[in-house]
Amino acid sequence: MNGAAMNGAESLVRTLVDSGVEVCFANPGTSEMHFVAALDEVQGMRPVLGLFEGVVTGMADGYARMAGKPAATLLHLGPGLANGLANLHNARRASSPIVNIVGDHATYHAQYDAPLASDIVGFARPVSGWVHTSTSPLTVAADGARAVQAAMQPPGQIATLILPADTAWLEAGHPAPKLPVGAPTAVSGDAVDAVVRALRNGRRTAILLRGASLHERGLVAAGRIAAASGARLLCDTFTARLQRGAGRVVVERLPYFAEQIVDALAGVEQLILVGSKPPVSFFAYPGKASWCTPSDTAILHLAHPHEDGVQALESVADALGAPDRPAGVADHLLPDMPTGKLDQFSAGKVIARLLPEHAIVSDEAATSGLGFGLATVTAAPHDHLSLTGGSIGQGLPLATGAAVASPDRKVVCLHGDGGAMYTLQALWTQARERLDVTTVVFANHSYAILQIELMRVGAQAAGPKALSMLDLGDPELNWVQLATGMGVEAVRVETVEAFTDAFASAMGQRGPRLIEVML
Ligand SMILES: Cc1ncc(C[n+]2csc(CCOP(=O)(O)OP(=O)(O)O)c2C)c(N)n1
Repeated sequence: MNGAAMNGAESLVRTLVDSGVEVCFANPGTSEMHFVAALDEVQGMRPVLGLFEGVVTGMADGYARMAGKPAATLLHLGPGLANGLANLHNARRASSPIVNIVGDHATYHAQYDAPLASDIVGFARPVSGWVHTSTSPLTVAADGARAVQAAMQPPGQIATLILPADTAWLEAGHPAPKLPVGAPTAVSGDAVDAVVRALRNGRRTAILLRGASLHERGLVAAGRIAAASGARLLCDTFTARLQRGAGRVVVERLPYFAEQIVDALAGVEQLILVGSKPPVSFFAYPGKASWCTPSDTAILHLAHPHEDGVQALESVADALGAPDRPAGVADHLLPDMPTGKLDQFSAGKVIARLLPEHAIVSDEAATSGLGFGLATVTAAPHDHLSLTGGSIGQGLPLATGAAVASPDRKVVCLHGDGGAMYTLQALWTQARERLDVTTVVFANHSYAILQIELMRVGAQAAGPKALSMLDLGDPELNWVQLATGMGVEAVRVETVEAFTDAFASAMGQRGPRLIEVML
């Protein structure tokens, strides 16, 4: 912009950059054009285009999980935001900090109810911890600073700032300074004491970890507690970011189905929650448990989600006089190179053998994920990101955003073919941004999990119409064509040997690749 004057959009972009926001995942429209133009006026903001808003919001989630700070999204009025809601739902469940900038019509235009007018606040509210509509170009910058502060409020949340077009194009004041960011609240001494007493009372105890307590430092503290007390360490079925593999304290992942969770928790007399909630069944099923903790189990909160669970674990470990060396550290052991049939188990072993150190794994493999999970407990250390909100179509964008946040790390995305079809446009962004992501699509040509669920819910004998709703075989998807059509090199494999070659080659090179595993 020439001269000293700056418009609202530029004041906002400058404020975001000054507040530490470096990336804007975007799918803009007319009402966001001044924000788009401001990206060239301001140094320090990397724009990343997504060709569908579900990709944009999923990328912001993946970025936040790895960077530990928000990216901005740029979304086009209510419909753009609404297209992105499902992955904002997943991001909310992951406590990912995200700043949504949603353009709107100019303030004076609202009265005419133009075609794109909608209830943006109504769309935003259920996924956002903070929602605000700017009313003047003079406040946009301050609103932006407050949005970043709100997003960073522990443990992290979604802040949505609605930006009417005239507040973006009219002359503004100056950028707003970065606001202080709240640290997680220290856990009270009483909560620590109560947990220490419980861990000494001889009852069978499990500790359910979530959030930062599943990263290295928290795992070490939890492992020390396990060494001192014999407590089991658990995590949810789907976690935002779990650090696992060789050298890391092993945490038992709770299973997916209700009766399996009930079995896993049988005999637990005390359940200690660290940023987590008591586990419940994903769905209700006739005659099966929803609440999965035994009714006589004592539940103790060591840390609530906004509190410093890692510090609390360390305080407990010290109070117990726990040894420095944690219990349950995984050795570095690789499975033998598999032969025979190509399935999720042989593929999982191949991945375990070839996964580079500190890879990031975005896992939406659905019914094909068990093989990877089993084979990689003792593989090279890696970060595992999963489907926190159960809304499928997250894995590809999540991997893409993680790769933007961590350009020096290999990203591996494991995906069911059904879920991958929701947001496959993420592949195009991977190609355009030259991101180092290898996607493995498990092509079983069905919604396999729903075939299981159909039985479990007790639906009456399913006929051909019902079964056809779960079948993706006609026409058969061709992932090599889909990927290459978006600029991503791809290969279809049908044998263990071919998968091994393809995965080894992908691990040995940089850049986006896709491997279609025919099941
Ligand atoms: C947004 C959304 N829509 C629909 C569903 C219901 N759903 C759960 S799993 C699934 C199919 C997953 O298929 P795929 O990714 O191929 O994995 P598979 O079950 O075959 O292993 C569907 C449609 C969902 N969870 N989220």
